[in-house]
Parts: sequence; C-alpha cells; structure tokens
Amino acid sequence: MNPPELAQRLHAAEAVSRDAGRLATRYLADPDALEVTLKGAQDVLTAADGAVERLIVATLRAAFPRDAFLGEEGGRVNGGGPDDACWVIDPIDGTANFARGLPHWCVSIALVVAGRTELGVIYDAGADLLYAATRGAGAWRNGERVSVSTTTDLARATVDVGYSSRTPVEAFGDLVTVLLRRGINVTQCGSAALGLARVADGRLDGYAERHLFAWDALAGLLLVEEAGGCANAFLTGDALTAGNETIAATPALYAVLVDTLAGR
Ligand code: LIP
Repeated sequence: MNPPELAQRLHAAEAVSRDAGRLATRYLADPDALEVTLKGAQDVLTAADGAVERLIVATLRAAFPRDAFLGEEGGRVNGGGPDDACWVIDPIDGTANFARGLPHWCVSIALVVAGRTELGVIYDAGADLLYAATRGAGAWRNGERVSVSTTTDLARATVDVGYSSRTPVEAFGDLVTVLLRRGINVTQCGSAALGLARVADGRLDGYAERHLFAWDALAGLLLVEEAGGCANAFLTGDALTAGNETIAATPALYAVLVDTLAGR
C-alpha cells in the first residue's frame, strides 16, 4: 500500500472513530437502549457494540470496498487474502466500563497489511482524545506528537494490567504480585486499548495482559512503538484471529515486564 492510500485510510479511520464515539455516547444517554448481556463471565456486550461496529464497517467499506474487516462482534467481512488490507475493529473496548457508565472505554481501529499493523486509531470519546499512528510517522494525540515516559525507577513506575477468563486466575495473581514486589504501582483500568494509548502518551509506563484479541491490542501496540516504546510481536502464527499476549512499555521497563510474564 502506498503512502497516499495509507493517508486516505488514516483520515477515514480518524473521522469514523469520532462518529463511532458519538454514537456510543448517545446510547449512554438512554440506558434502556443499552440491552446489556453477557457473552461469558464478566464478558459484557451491549447493543451499542454491534451498532458502533456496523457504522465503522459500513463507512470504511464504502470508502475502501476491496479491504477486508475483522471485528470483535461481526467477525470477518469481505474475506480478503493474507496480503490484502484488513481493518481490525473493537467498537467499544472497555465494554464492562461503558455498560456501567464508567469513563474508561474507547473505539479502537487498526489496519493490517500483509501481516503487519500499518495504522492505528484509538478514540477516547469521554475525554475527546484521538490517538493516531501510522508506521514510521510517529504517535499523535489530538494532532500533537506524544512519546512514552522517561521513567527508569521502578518505584516511580505504573503498569496497567488486564485480565479475562481466557487465562488462569493464578497467572493474573502472580503477575500482579511480582510487579508489586518489584515496587511497581499496578492499575487495571479495564480497557487494553486505552491502557496502551496511555503508555504511548507517557501517562503510564507499561501495559501487560496474558491474552488479548487483535482488536483489543493492535492499534495500541503500534501507538506505543511509534511513541518510542517497546512492544511484543503480537501478529505471530494465528494471532490475528486467536489472539496473543500483550506487553508494551518504555524501553527501561519492557524487559522487566517480559521477564515477569515469563516467570523469571
Ligand atoms: C476488554 C479488554 C480488557 C480485558 C478485558 C476485555 P472488551 O475488551 O480491553 O483489557 O482485560 O477482558 O477483553 O471486551 O471490553 O472489548
């Protein structure tokens, strides 16, 4: 994909993420319309998730009819071969927070081309913060360049973590215990994409979760890399559909997180 084609897609993703955030916010104004259900234990789904994803897919498909789509709620649309452009969409990341009117949720859109994330957009509608990155062109928040923190002292570091029933409770407990024992402050905001965006803009120093799906993680991982941080190679094997572990941090903290998740 050439730079002008990528630039067109970034502009479209930024615009539709704002529209998606406005649509999700309208649902919050009418709790009866939310229709909150569970896909599994603590795996919340609302009517807004589907409506927002349909808006994003319809808008981007009209603009880029040859592109493929992979959404958290709608699955694969337009098929596409391994070298085609594929949009990877989490319409509302942090759905459990969204369903209860808590602030930590966002729209997350990534574009994968030939197995590599080439652009990522995360929109924190509650705070009106639009994060965007294309590979090699830096990470941005509301049009201003951002970078990871310069934290090196673990006693000053804060790492956001996430958990889902897809991984053992004990493994999550071990992760938190080891980080706390190393003097690191641990938070769990409940949205991986937002946690990763906040690593990119320097307000957090790392993010770790033992399993995430591509739609949760890809946009945020690119933001962190483009902001001067380190991130694990998420898209190995069948990770685009099966998911993978997610580790992203400042250069000073990254090895600590890798070792902690590896039990070293
Ligand atoms: C959520 C992630 C969160 C993770 C949750 C869930 P969703 O995504 O952002 O970090 O811990 O288990 O996967 O379901 O709100 O899109």
